[in-house]
Amino acid sequence: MIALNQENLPLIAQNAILPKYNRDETQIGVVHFGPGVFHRAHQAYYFDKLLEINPNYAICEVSLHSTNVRDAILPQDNLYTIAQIDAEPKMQIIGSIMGFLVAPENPQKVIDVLANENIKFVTSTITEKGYYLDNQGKLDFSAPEIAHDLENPNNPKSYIGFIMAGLRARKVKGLPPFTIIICDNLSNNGNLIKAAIIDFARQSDSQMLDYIKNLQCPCTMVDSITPATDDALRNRVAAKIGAKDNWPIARESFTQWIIEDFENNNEIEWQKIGVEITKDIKQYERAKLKILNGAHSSMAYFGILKGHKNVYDTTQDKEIMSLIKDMIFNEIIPLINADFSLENYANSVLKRFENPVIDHQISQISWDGSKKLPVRLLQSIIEAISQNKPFENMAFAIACWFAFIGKMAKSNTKIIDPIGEKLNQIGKGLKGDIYDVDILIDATGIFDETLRQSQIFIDTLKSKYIKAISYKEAQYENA
Ligand code: CS2
Repeated sequence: MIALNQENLPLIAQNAILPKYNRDETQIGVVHFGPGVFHRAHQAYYFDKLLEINPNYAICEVSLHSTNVRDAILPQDNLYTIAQIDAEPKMQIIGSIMGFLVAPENPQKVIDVLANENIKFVTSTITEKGYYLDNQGKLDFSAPEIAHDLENPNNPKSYIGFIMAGLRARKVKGLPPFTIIICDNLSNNGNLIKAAIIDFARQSDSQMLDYIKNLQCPCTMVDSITPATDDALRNRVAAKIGAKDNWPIARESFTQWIIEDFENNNEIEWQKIGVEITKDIKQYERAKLKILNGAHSSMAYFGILKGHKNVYDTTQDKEIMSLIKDMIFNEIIPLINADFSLENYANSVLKRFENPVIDHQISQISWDGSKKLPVRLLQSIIEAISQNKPFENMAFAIACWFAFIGKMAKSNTKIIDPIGEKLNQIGKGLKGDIYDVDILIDATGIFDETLRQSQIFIDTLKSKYIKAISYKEAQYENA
């Protein structure tokens, strides 16, 4: 079978949608950190559309750690397939990636590209944990990577370290700063990262403060359900396009990207490529993180305790879905204000979860709970308690996370989380009684004073925990 690459594109033209622009005439205008599946399914797709009307925004990828994606797609001229796998599967070859750097191999090259005058945007999908924010959303100076970058400003390791080195190099060259767009599921993402960059500058190079005071860092809401790639997908894509793609991506056809209004946003024809610019990003961000992501995490932990594997299976479980619906419609929606119908939004989200052709593993969603749950559920619980509103189902979801920690630890399954090792150790000692809850509240460190002091919250969490560990799959055999 032929390989997917630039030269072979004419041979697969019958089977897939190809880039509708001349890739050789494009110029790199965006640096993106974190070329994982979500970015390649989402932003790279939007920028592929943009290149049809504006050749100045091809993407240079920067991987902060691994060489996997580069090694897979560089031999295919950075081309790859997006398989939109709804009712009528559609194969599209994406051509917007025109450069690829693996930062640890040559950090200076990354700084050089950031300081290139053609670069207007720096985007990122490095997951919640990649920004090294603490539980208050502030830059965590105790993280070894941040400490390293303060000591080694010209040889950074972290995203924040590279951003600062890139901005410093631009200042030296007399160039304006780039605009930063964070595409991770963090609440208030742009503002938090701008504050983290300013804090870093204050510690490392206060002469930068003036240069970055007008840094544009709009908040964004990104959405498209993108499962991890497996061999079944590789085979399906190969059969369909008639070429071997080392790393195709599957996603639902639904996709949404909303960006808060920012200075010079007219440099790009955002509307033409389906990206919405809004003055009120908060309502979209809150709806998405609390309804979609809040439900996703809850379904993941509850689903794992009941032995389910993917989101679709979990939607077929009446007990789980009745709890999820109660949580969304009676607990979360009353906490959000929006000028669109949140009920319609929630119904469309639930419908998307019920897509049988998307094999979205709930184990994937269960990763990084200590970073995801504060944004997705704990904030809503705090608001509900302060407004005297119900939060039982949300508390049950947190209790399921606790039971999940015990289940993983006792079956010697690695917990993927920035505090995974600690959770594994603690999980091994859990007894299966209400005192586990006190231990986990302390150990996870993600419950703020309001929650720790709320008797009603602690009592509810304890009783829900006992329910959570009563599921057969959750039982602590050696407790
Ligand atoms: C999911 C998200 O893995 C997860 O935690 O909740 O990746 C979710 O699929 C996306 O945010 C959808 O846009």
